[in-house]
Amino acid sequence: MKSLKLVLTMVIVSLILSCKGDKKKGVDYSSPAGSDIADAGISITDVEMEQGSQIYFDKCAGCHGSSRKGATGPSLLPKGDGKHISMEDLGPDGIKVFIENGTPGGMPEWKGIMTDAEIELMTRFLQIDPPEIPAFEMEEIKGTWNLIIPVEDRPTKPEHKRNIDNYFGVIMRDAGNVAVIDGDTKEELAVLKTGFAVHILRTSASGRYIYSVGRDGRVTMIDTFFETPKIVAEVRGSFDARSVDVSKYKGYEDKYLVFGGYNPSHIVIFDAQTLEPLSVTPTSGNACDGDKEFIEEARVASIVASHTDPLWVCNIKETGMVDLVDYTDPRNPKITEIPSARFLHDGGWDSSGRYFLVAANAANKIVVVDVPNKKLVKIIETGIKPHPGRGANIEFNGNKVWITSHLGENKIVAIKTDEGEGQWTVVKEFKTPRDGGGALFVKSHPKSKHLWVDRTLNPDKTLHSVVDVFDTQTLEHKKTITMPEGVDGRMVHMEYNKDGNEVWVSAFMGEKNAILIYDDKTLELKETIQGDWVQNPTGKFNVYNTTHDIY
Ligand code: DHE
Repeated sequence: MKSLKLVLTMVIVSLILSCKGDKKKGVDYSSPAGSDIADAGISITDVEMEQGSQIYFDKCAGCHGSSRKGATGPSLLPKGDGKHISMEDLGPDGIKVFIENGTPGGMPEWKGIMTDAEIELMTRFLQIDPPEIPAFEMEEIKGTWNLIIPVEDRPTKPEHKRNIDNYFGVIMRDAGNVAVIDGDTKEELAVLKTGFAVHILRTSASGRYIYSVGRDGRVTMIDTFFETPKIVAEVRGSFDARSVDVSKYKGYEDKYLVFGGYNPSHIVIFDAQTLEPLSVTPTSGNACDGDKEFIEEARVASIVASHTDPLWVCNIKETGMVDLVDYTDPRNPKITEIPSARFLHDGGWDSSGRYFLVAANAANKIVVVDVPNKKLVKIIETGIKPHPGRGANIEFNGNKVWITSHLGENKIVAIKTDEGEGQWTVVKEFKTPRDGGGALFVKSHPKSKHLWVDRTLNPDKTLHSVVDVFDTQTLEHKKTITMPEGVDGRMVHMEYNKDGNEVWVSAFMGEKNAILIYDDKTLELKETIQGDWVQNPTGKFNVYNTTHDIY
């Protein structure tokens, strides 16, 4: 009988190997089946253990932490952590109720997303101690580095006449693919195997390279100069990750890439041309609130690159520290820690590019940082669980404002960002016509008069299957856009094309998954991208808008 630690280590090791070995394989389930693990009287087979670890890693770790010690969600330890109920006390029936129904605090209802068998498996899995996570430091990271096409073998100029600025990188989450689509012609140029559940894409400062980062911590680098975009390098920075960005400051374009690890929690700097790892800096440390609580699993949430200084802004979720990472000496990065609020998640620049606004979602606050001056400016109470994505910058009532939606309630707020009276206050709160939270993303474009808001995580299908559009000048509701007739599904994440006259929305529609393209003037559906290769599309990243932080 294999020990529990061994089984879970195998899952993790198979994830590491999947980076260097068979590129078609995301996760290796090749552990032999059959034997029981008798731990705390719970019966679970080796194969079930691997499946449970994978489900946990995919669906639960984001909120409850990779080591199950809790983060935005409570700890899920068999014996508890002294603050939350233990899984043993909750028992299989109690655990099942939570998984099936979710919580008002923001946990989704997993019934209907997980199968009954998966839910039953998780009730047993959660009553068993989690394993210690093995080391994954510079040596292990270097071991995964795979330079597929060296710089000297890449084209020196584009091999085609296409408009790279209007390329879109689109994540096909469950297939572990990234599709590169020509935004002018809507042709699919390449569908590339990038690893398990890619989370976000970012583009190099020149716009030439697209980098993806997956929930398996794998970074993949795509070169758009080839006639058919190609993967030129890949590496794994940790077991679990959500964020990556590049150096954008003058003189450092396309030079360095920063990676934020969820587990292990660390910041890794890579050479942006080759993905050779240059340095690893752990992020564990004291929490921001001055109570000297030391936090080991201090995950790196959103990252943005400054255009005005050689700095990255790395937001450390559990400690509530905003880390400003100076990359002028990438092997010994100088980090300035700015204490703010827990738990930091997603955020974006204001329109001036000087201030960064990030959601401290468990605190219901938005944190504002003056990046060039390395100062905390303000912490603003906004609503239940702000979730802006990167937010949206629009002009409303003669003011520049930055917008966030909320996961926990039907509330969208506009925060004044330009100087003068009322700077950093909420100048307008508004709602979508039908009540309910679950909004994940907002989006606008400097050339557009519209603000788009999704409601992907609302359990009501009449809400998660629509996006709402507001007039930016009045912030009045203009239209609710529904899915094509007769289709049941979820809409998620909006992205403009370079010219700001089209909006691309991902639609989970069962067999008919699609990217729906709307005319931003008429708000009518203009084009639908579908095909076998369009599988669970999530984030879409226009090269020009991503490079220049236009949202
Ligand atoms: Fe995301 C952004 C983390 C669930 C799609 N997501 C981010 C960022 C973080 C994050 C830290 C900011 C990255 C940055 O800007 O550098 N997301 C997490 C989680 O921890 C969480 C809650 C649970 C998990 O286990 O991953 C989670 N995210 C989701 C989803 O379920 C979504 C809808 C689909 C998916 O991938 O499974 C999803 N997240 C996205 C997208 C972005 C994102 C599309 C980028 C938005 C943008 O416009 O920049």
